[in-house]
Amino acid sequence: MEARTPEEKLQALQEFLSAVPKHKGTERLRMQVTRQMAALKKELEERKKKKVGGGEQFFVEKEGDVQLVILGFPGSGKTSLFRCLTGKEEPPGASRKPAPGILAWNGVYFQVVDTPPILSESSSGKLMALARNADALILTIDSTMDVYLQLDSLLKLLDDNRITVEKPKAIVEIEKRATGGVTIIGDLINATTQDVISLLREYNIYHAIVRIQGKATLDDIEEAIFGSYAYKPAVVMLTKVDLLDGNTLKSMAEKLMESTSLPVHLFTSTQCSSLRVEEIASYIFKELDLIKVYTRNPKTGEVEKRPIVIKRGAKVIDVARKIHSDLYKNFKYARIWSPRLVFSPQKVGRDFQLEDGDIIEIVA
Ligand SMILES: Nc1nc2c(ncn2[C@@H]2O[C@H](COP(=O)(O)OP(=O)(O)OP(=O)(O)O)[C@@H](O)[C@H]2O)c(=O)[nH]1
Ligand SMILES: [Mg+2]
Repeated sequence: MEARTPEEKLQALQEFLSAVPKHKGTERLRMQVTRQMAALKKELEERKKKKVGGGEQFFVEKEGDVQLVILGFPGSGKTSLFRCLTGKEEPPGASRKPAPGILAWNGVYFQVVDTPPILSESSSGKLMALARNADALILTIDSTMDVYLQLDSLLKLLDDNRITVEKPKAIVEIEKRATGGVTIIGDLINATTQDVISLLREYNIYHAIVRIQGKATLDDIEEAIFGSYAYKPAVVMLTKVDLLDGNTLKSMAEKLMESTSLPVHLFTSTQCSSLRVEEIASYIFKELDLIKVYTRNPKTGEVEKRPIVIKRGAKVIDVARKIHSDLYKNFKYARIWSPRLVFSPQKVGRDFQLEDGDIIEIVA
């Protein structure tokens, strides 16, 4: 889990695999490791190939609260959408490298990334790495071309790269910590906390926060240790809708919505106001299970306009940690303002669980 580069990951997996005893009980595990190693090797090979051609900077450093990557086939309207979302001008014509811009929503900063087009399955490695690193995706579908072919191809490509846009029954995140034992936030099925602790111990994980959305089995937790499938919430953007007549568009949109569980939006870049920013942003925010917490300055009583964006289930101490290590180390108590409380402010301890919209003042 600490390995950062593909090279380090490959080496760590190699070492791990040679340490796993070979018997029936470890079969699944060994297969999983072997599969992951194969994927890493492929990634490394592709990278080598690209280097020969003088690799351009492709990776986009995350900034803001949520990174939203636009993906689509050539000329499907990615850059036009990007311009409407961020107000930032990008040079017209075929995009050659990713470009970041900012979309602000309720004080939350979405970093929107325009990308070069998907040209073929074999050349899409870098784009898929970009998608894997993103928090969420927008898939542009050109309404003047075969929309099903585009959507199916995009979804297949993502799936081949172990990226899913369908919300899994359980989403498990394992955050390793230096101390504190194992904390489980969320629900298990057919397993106890002790089972999870034992499982993690098998992988030499002794301190961790295990966050579960939905209900997780032990298998789900084991998958999460390997990070095998990544869930990226996505919206489908049907573009260039000004080029279709009303009835054609209506029946196309209806059929497309029936064929996918993803939200489908209609968009024309001739009118940026056709973008339903509120719906898109709030959907992604909700799917990512994030909340907004507003900090209050104890000296001035002023409430920050820009919220702290944090995972649902976060406690007061998690917010303190996110703001500054000193606030975390010297934490005394916090005061919370919220209409959900019987009275505000309420004085609370480090383990008080926060909700969306809470105002918090930390005293250290
Ligand atoms: N009529 C109309 N034309 C559009 C719309 N969106 C994009 N176009 C045109 O379609 C062409 C491609 O649009 P882009 O936004 O550059 O598409 P892209 O996906 O970024 O293209 P690549 O970077 O080459 O993959 C341009 O000529 C745009 O002017 C739209 O909503 N309506
Ligand atoms: Mg473009």
